Amino acid sequence: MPIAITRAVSRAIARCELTHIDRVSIDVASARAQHAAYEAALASSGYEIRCLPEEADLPDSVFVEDTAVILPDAAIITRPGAESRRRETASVAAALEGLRPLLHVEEPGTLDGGDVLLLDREIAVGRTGRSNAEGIAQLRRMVAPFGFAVREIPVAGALHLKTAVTRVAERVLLVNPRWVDHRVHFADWIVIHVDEAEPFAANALWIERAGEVIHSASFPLTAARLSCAGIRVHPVVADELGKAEGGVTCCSLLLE
Ligand code: CIR
Repeated sequence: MPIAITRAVSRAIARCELTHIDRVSIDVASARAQHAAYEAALASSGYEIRCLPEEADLPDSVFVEDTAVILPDAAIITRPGAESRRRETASVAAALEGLRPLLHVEEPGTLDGGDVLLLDREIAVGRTGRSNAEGIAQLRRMVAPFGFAVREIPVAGALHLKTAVTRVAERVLLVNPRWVDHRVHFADWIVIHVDEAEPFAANALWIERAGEVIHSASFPLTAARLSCAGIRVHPVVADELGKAEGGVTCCSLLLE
């Protein structure tokens, strides 16, 4: 059975890292309820949910995506770019033990999983404030034996590559063109633009096995564009963790 690793929302989420949005108060109970609905969406797609216990002093620890990169035959434990997030990786590595052979990004490399977009045998990696040249070079060396090529993508104005672009179908990407130049970097893909009024809507979680994408209900105009393109959207209410600069890809690690 495929597995989704998640982690309970920390009671310290109000102290999360913020880069591109202003701090507003976050309701922990509401964030937890929305997180449970997100887990239910994954469960309805066939995933066994393995929810790690709350980390009361790690504010951003619900965003497990940033701590690992899952490949079919290995998992890479990252070294997150934000110092406050480095202690999140040990428990994720423990959860992945036995599921995949583990490899590790080492100092001075930094890499956030939110910057890593798997595209068949190619991995697009955002060069951002979180993922540095050394981290990307280490990733390139680690994945080469598994047949993956790494391509570095400059990202301007967004926290992570996957804030700006995600895959929503076999040959289709959802993109905010202000943050990533898809004509240069993803020229051979079909591209759907987010609605201009919804800059954060490019973060969608493609569930290939279910033939749908999980997408935040905060972005109905972009969801309508996806539907028009024949892509089935599974909306989840996710605005509370959105206040912590997190999207729908950030809250899980999926193992097929
Ligand atoms: C952070 O700044 O690290 C968190 N507040 C948000 C991380 C979101 N993760 C992601 O997009 N993969």
